[in-house]
Amino acid sequence: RKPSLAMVEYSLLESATNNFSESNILGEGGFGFVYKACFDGGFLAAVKKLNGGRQDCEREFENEVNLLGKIQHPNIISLLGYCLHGEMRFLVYELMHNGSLETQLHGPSHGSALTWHIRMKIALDAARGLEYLHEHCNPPVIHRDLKSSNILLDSEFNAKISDFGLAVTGGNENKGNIKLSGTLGYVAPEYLLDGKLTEKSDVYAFGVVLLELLMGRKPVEKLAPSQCRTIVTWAMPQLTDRSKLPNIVDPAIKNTMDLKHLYQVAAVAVLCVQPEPSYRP
Ligand code: ACK
Repeated sequence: RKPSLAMVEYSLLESATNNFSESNILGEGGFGFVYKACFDGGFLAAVKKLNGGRQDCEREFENEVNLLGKIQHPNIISLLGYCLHGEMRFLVYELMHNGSLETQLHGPSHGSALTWHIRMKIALDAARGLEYLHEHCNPPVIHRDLKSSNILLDSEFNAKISDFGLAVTGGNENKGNIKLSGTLGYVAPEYLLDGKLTEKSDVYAFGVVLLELLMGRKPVEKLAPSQCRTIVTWAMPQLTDRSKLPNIVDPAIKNTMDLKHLYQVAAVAVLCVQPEPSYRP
């Protein structure tokens, strides 16, 4: 059982981050900055400062506290505490020394630290985290924004899924009653085209992450819905025959997720990133 979340005093955050100094900034996301914090006794953490006043800031904050605050799993980032100060909202997480998978893959080091063994392990870790959200949370949690920048790596390159600001419990088998959100390039075609949201939307995004890991390429961001429809229409009949699919997924991963869906999303994602011909299913 997860220990209860700590409500952290603003003054403690100020001193742990050197008054939110620039030198403590770990990175920036759409929500605001993330700072490295050193608390009394040398305990290190990461503090996310949400841009206050934004319409969706409060929802993001509540989502993280209410959903992530109850989850404890080795492949899901640990939320340790939170702080409210006027309009400002802060979330305190375990520190992930190697930052995001996106920075590792596409940043200055171009993935040089990521051996094939590590990449496979990252894929497996992310699959385990996702499986936990979908199969073991009650009700199931759909992350809705899985992408390489939301997969964080600790000092030993263990991967953990982060950023639950857009997560929802339960999907919508019928179209359209949840606002379309996520990141283009990772959004599942049926969600983008018809607004149908299920756990499989996350599995599609996971397929795109697999391709980033395998090919070191960023997903195509500006895939127009019409292109998307063409690709999916072309791909789906072929996907029923597994022998035509690329043999790119570690056997260990096959056992942790629904293989049929995993292969389907990976194969559609292969098409979406327009890879080398040899990878085409
Ligand atoms: O790739 P990065 O260095 O790792 O840049 C992003 C940035 O903040 C925006 O998400 C970094 N970041 C986010 N959460 C954490 C964390 N818990 N530990 C370390 N870095 C983090 C992320």
